[in-house]
Amino acid sequence: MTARYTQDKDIAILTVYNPPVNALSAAMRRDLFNGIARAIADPDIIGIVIIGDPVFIAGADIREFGKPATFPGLRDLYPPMEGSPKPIFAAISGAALGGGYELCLACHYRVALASGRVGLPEVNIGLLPGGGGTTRLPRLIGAQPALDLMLSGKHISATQALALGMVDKVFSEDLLGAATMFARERANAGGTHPVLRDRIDKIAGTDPDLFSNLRKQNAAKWRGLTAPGKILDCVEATSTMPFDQAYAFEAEAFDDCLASPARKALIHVFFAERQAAKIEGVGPDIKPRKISKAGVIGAGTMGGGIAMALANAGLTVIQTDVSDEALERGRNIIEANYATSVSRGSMTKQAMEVALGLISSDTDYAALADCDIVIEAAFEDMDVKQTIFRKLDDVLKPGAVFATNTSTLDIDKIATAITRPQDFVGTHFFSPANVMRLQENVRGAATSLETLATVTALAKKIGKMPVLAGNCDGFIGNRILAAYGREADFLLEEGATPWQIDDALMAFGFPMGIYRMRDMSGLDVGWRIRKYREQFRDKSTRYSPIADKICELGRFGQKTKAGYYRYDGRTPIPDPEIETLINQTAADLGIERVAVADDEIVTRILTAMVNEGAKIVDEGFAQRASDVDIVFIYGYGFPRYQGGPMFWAEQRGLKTVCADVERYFAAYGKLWEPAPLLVRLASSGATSWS
Ligand code: T1G
Repeated sequence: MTARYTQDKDIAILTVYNPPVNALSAAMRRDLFNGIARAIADPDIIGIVIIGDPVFIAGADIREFGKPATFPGLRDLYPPMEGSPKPIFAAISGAALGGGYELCLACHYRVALASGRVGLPEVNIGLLPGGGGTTRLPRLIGAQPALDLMLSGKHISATQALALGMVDKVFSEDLLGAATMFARERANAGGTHPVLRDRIDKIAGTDPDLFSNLRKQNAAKWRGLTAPGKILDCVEATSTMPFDQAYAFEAEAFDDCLASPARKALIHVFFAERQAAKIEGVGPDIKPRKISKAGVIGAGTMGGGIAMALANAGLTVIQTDVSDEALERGRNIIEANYATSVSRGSMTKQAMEVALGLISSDTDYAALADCDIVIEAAFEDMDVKQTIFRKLDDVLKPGAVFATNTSTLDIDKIATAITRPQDFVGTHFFSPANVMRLQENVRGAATSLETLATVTALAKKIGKMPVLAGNCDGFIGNRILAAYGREADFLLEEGATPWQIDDALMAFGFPMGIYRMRDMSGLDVGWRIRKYREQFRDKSTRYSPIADKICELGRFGQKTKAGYYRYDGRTPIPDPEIETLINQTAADLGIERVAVADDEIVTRILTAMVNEGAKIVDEGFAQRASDVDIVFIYGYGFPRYQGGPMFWAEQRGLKTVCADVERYFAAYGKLWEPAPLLVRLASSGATSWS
């Protein structure tokens, strides 16, 4: 039974129960429909309370979208509720979200436990509150606050909801007892009970410019998205039309969202995020170790960002570096970053002081002895890292986790420096580490499941998105980024310009193209790595010298005011000098440059990403294709509403993508070797990676 019917004397109680989040499944809607009818028909019942066990309703069951609708739908519950002569109460514990809170809006009264949360977050999954949220919520709290909530997709606390009028009362305990008493009191008081569809006081006089202003302000932000604009349209309809007309308008707008590519992509990402934290073999029996104290080796940009991410989550942090001067410089970086956050209003002064108070420093490794984890973020050099870990091996307590933030080195080789490789793992953060949410946890050959469970739990605790990667060159993200950059560089030789490639990728939805990204992070780092790797490079494969030639001119990007672009401050300006360099390089290579279409640029680059991603999954360095999507969305700006590179391939058709790879393989050779997984799936007619 997903909605149990019980009575407390003259009050009927409907308790919803559909773990894990009490999603509004077809069964629950049916049980609620029947329970409400039974209570209204029972002459001994004077009031009704709908409550959750242990939490209220997290919304419609997202897994049901795309399946045939079954009666009763959410909207079918409302006529008997709003027509009920007996007061109906929603008693909110945990989260009342989406359709869950919309059900509350069809009740006469709403009460919540102080720890309860409410929200209409449908926009996060490409939808809008299609169960009456866009018509009832503005009638309860006004158009502007309703839009703030629905367009942000945020969840708010019971206290905030009370202040807005989204709940009538908040109780600190015994929610059921308090709600039942309140229901009895209201029932015995007699008279009618408030029905939101009849209220107009909160929407009368809504400023018509509100909607056009928001459309203008958000045009860029809402690019590629359907739901936000539709939410705006619905609230505008609510403010200008009779309820039933607006209600019908909302239903049509909901269907438009349901049919949108963005909805499919965003729901894919919703489930992919949750999958990413699941590690094969790590069940409830594998307990993560408790992490409350962390060491960070290195007080540079990465070390500072990591220290901030840890302290922001309430962990005690000890930073070490080679000298007091280095530690002082590191402290200044952290304090400057926090001061910026406070001045921007993204952090309170008090929160900054708490976080700063959690970060101390010491040049002596002995200070790390009781750390639960130590994360190394030192210079990207194998000898340096091995020396550090040898010292840590002598100092750290049993069970401590040894983590390296390396992005380019073999973690198994680093691990040879310690006697406890089962406790060794890669934790690859992305700069700035206090902002970027991706955390690639890289498993070494000996890394234990408990260690993996521990760094996965740590990632969640510090607000990161954990993805498990295997120990291949570049792990998941940078290995795919290398394929992306390689093809972009070849496209330069063949006829495109850096600005054309960047613009094409930004039109697809990336916030920044690869050349702006490279200029921002600095070209010298990549140059040093390429020079080191030249000794291992397979000389039979194509290599573009353009990036090296640009570095040889001392153009290292923004920091030298010139890289692929020239810079006026931070503004990138296409530079004819670079176009001349590209033309000359192509001529030297005997390549005749011809115009390249934007959509070919996007297809070629995304297909290279997909082919590399499929190899990574097939070789076991990623657990699943959707993990590759999460890595690229969270670490490299892949537009969320496009779902990630692997999702993009599914939408394009694996057969088509495989044919593209084979076309490129025929044209460009070895680097385009088709991924065996892609070939297998395409030839079997599969439409998805799993
Ligand atoms: N439907 C189906 N499954 C859901 C679900 C949902 N609404 N919400 C969560 N799950 C699954 C999730 O995939 C995971 O599965 C497990 O529950 C635990 O989730 C008509 C159309 C409620 C705050 O958008 O925000 O109502 O991995 O890991 O961290 O207008 O889940 O265990 O197999 O996130 O404690 C609107 C989405 C729907 C809320 C709990 N509602 N969910 O967080 O657990 S559309 C939402 C959340 C709608 C109406 C419209 C969070 C949570 P598995 P979890 P959590």
